[in-house]
Amino acid sequence: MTLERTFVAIKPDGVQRGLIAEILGRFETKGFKLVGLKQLTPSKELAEKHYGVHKDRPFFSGLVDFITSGPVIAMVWEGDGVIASARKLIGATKPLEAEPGTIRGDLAVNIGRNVIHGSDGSDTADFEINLWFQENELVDWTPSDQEWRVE
Ligand code: DAT
Ligand code: MG
Repeated sequence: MTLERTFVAIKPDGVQRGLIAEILGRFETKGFKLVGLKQLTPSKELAEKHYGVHKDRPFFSGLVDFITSGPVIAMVWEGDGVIASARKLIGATKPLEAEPGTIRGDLAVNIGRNVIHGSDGSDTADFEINLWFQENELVDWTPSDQEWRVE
């Protein structure tokens, strides 16, 4: 068992479209543990750091403008294999290529409005959790069904 944490964010389109409960619920009903949750409109500085790996891509400035355009729901989810599993729940970057049953496959059509972000590996998960959250904003707790959540 590898207990992991990953960073997930509902982007401004997900918030504006009233999809917070729908999206958050996919992770909760899957059985992962919510250890961090807040709403904020990201600063340009935060957005540029978060998407720094894409800074030379043609879509970078539009991406930063979009992600800073309104409130985002920032979350940290914990669980066995949660980093890869969250990416599966989220689906492919291009929503038209994302499988039905995934969040993007069910809820989005446009790559620039694909409703959700999730860390793509353990290094990015650590980087993004530390970028978006202070240590004292993360809550350690033991779900009453903890023993059912692990192999
Ligand atoms: P993901 O969000 O699946 O990790 P990514 O890291 O490749 O995808 O890109 C980050 C975000 O940038 C993505 O969710 C949407 C946007 N994006 C990626 N490629 C794009 C493109 N070709 N045109 C417009 N936006 C794009
Ligand atoms: Mg990415």
